[in-house]
Amino acid sequence: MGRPNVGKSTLLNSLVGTKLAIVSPKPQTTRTRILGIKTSPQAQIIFVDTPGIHPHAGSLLNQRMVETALHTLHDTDVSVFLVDAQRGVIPADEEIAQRLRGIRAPVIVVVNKIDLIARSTLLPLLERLALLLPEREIVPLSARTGENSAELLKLVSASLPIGVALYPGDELTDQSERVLAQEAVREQLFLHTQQEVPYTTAVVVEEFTEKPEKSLIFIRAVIYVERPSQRAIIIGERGSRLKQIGQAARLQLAHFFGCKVFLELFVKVSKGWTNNLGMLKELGL
Ligand SMILES: Nc1nc2c(ncn2[C@@H]2O[C@H](COP(=O)(O)OP(=O)(O)OP(=O)(O)O)[C@@H](O)[C@H]2O)c(=O)[nH]1
Ligand SMILES: [Mg+2]
Repeated sequence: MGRPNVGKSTLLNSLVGTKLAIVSPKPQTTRTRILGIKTSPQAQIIFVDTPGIHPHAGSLLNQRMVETALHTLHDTDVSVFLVDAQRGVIPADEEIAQRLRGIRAPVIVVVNKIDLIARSTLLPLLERLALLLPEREIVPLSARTGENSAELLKLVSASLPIGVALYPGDELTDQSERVLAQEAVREQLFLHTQQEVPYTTAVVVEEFTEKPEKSLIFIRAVIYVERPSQRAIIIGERGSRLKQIGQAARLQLAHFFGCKVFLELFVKVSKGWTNNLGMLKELGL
């Protein structure tokens, strides 16, 4: 866990070795908790990616995302707290650290994105974190390059309780294929639109049909936005943006599922859905 944009989802993907959680340069990309399961002969580690925790959650959607993350805090055997090496420790990190001080389970502090900083700036950051969370292990690493992530795996494994595996050895996530498709579209919305637009979008997969005879998956999804102006932005001039979004998502999904994917996208307006509890629940948020 950690603030938005510190690289939690990137780390989950890198540790499990498969892209399971969507990633974008914008904060608040992840909206739900996402399992990434890593099974080795020694251990089964169930990583839980969470939405970023931040103090000023505006919409009901945002508040629920932060609640989801905070609930997870009491639900795991080990907590891994990420900070962004380039941004350093900011007040929002300190607030999370404060919460973590009360946790009885082991907490490992990860300083992520060390590929972006000079080694000389790392030491003061490590000292600062040692004061903030005394007697916790601190692991500097890069989720992007994988540098030093083996050290984190070692520490996590050592902290796990002895028990039976909870998932079959070949299972990688708890997300359904529909959810993976929905998230692939949402990732492209985050990458192709700016300012408030990505935050007003939700994706629902209405049809997901495997056609084995053609080794093809047919997916029909609806993109919800809050206002007609946002709908126009997503569609773009003569449908150009929606086409780009669909193409990129389709390629990702074809790669993930290992077959051809036919992806049909529609954009609909659902007024004020980010503050509508009924709609949020329908969307699983
Ligand atoms: N250079 C560098 N960039 C990274 C690293 N880890 C993550 N990033 C980038 O940081 C940005 C945010 O990454 P995410 O994994 O989406 O961050 P997150 O913490 O899951 O964010 P939320 O889901 O919004 O809470 C993306 O642009 C990533 O590519 C890293 O180790 N090095
Ligand atoms: Mg994320």
